[in-house]
Amino acid sequence: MISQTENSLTYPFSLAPLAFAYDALEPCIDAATMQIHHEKHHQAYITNLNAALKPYPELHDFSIEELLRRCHELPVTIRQTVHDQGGGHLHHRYFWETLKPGAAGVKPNGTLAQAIARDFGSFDLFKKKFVEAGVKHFSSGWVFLAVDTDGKLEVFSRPGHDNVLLEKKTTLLINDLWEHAYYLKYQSDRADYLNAFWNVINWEYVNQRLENLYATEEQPPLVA
Ligand code: MN3
Repeated sequence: MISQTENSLTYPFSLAPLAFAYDALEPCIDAATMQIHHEKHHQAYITNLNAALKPYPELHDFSIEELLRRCHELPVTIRQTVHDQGGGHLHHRYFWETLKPGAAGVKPNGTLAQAIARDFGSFDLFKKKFVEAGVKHFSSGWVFLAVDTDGKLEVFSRPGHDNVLLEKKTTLLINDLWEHAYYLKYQSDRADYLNAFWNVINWEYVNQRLENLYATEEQPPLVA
């Protein structure tokens, strides 16, 4: 038996509108890709997740994070669907939230800038590591900047819609490595797509996520 511990959106899950127009991230992410990605791909994950949960009213009060974290306790018939479609919903939510038009040349500041310098050496070394992880990832998946259980930042990729909640990692920034995220504009050049990403990141929001986490959990010192 699982109990509700989080107060975020619950069943039926719905597609939140973006904070900006589909063409606002041009030329880094084109309008057609944004529209199809949001209205078709993300919506499909939500539709499929809701359909799987519909026969189980006892699960309707749970946040997506709680459902994924306790996926192994769900009815076995919907476990894989919730993992895949629910992971898709969660990852796209993170993704849209951290995008921002007109962010070319903007760098992280505050706690995030200090933590990046501490854990990667510099912002440029972090960017290099993130792009490399994204380029080297085989097939569909996501590349993450996340915080581990010791409060340190790390970069890694995961296949499909595998989430990192069970690893107790907190996602700060995420980029979509599925071909639907970039193929219309970049075709097979995933590196160009990953490098364009630096022009559309809401670093203030990413910094806020880290500061919120550090406010509630033990953190390593920012200065060695
Ligand atoms: Mn996608």
